[in-house]
Amino acid sequence: MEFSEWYSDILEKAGIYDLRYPIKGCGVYLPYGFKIRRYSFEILRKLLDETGHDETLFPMLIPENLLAKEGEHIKGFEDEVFWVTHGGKTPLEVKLALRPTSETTMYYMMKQWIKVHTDLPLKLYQVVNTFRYETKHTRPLIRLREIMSFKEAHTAHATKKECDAQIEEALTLYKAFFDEIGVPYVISKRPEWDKFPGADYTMAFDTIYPDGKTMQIGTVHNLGQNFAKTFELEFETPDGEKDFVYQTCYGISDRAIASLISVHGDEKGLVIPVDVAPIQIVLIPLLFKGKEEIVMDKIKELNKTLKSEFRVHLDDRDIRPGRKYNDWELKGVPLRIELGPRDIENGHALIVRRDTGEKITVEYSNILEEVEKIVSMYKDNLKIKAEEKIKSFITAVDFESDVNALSEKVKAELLENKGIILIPFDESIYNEKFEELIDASVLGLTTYEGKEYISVARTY
Ligand code: 5CA
Repeated sequence: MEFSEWYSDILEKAGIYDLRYPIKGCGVYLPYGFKIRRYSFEILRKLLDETGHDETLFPMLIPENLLAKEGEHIKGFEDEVFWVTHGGKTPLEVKLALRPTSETTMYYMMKQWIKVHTDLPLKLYQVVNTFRYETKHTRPLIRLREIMSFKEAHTAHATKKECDAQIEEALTLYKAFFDEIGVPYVISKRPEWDKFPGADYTMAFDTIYPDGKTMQIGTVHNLGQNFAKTFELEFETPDGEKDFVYQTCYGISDRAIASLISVHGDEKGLVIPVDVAPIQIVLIPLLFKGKEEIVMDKIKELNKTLKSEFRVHLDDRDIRPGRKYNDWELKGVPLRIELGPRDIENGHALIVRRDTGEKITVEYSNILEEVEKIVSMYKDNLKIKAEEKIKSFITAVDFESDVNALSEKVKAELLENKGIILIPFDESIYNEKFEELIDASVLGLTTYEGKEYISVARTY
């Protein structure tokens, strides 16, 4: 099955997301999908909170004059903005934009709050819906017109040095997040022509989907003093001078969810990383006539023991065990524990791993420890597998001074190996024209295994 078909199929069958809402690019998180989202964003929130970011909530509406204040920014977004033009039947005096992102909203307010250097650094974030009138092909959780889980962080600093350090902190934080959800990535400094509108420069995380195309899963922008000058974010330095703040912003969206689904899944369905799995362990009683009570009593006891540490579900539906296995494999539950009368007699239980299909018989008496061990192996395995997959999609080529020969070589590699092609850095090809020649995108400058490359790929 082709990846994109697999992907739409699994969203529906596993109960992640329903795209039948009658607006293009807008859909509904179903309960199971919503839980994956919740656990994933909990990890992100924790990482942000631990590094001194404060969660806030700003309005969704932006008056036109505010959105248009920063020239480059509005130019970058003007084709993507949804406008509110009426209140009931009355045309509004000032059109209101549905936020495509919140620089203008937040920086207008920061002006009210930042007066002296002791007000800095200011590190805020919010997880909100944002709206972008995407004209490229929309895809569930990947290219949305209503981005439902837009985590945007915005920071302001007294010095350039602190601002640069914040970029490093943001990169470290995002690395930790993607590591925890087992989504491998390559980090690139985006080329000038592809940076965030209004930024000095943009650092981006890209992952590679099973079809070999890359997906931008997060971005970190150094805004320098660009917005600060427009929004007059001036403060008094320790020497009593005036200066503008230095700013950063960084964002992650529903694409993180789309990616953890895409990277780990297989022909049986989802394979969910333990930490974000709505159900981490499913218990399946194997009932035989006359032994139902013994099995149910024991499995309820097991349920109680495991619940102290894991999200457990006891599947006591009156259907055949084989159907239950299929259902939970499709939903990607990391571990399944089967318990029948014979297991009880022998003091055993059978654990089946979703990632490898491996069946492990464990002693019932120390099952919690056994499960912990298996969970830890499961986590490691998912990370290793994901790393291996992305590596197999990265190819380095030698440089050729003839640009046509080089582009032919890159095109051939893109066709054969797909994924990311790394070209030793050379100024002569670092431009938009080269993109046309290879009929693919330049991701940017990428440091890979200690060397500097220009990375190119077919992107989503
Ligand atoms: N204000 C900055 C930082 S929060 C900003 O808006 N950056 S962004 O435009 O690069 O968006 C942040 C991330 O959101 C992107 O890296 C991408 O992963 C995700 N994203 C962007 N557009 C969409 C979309 N239409 N649907 C889903 N995710 C999106």
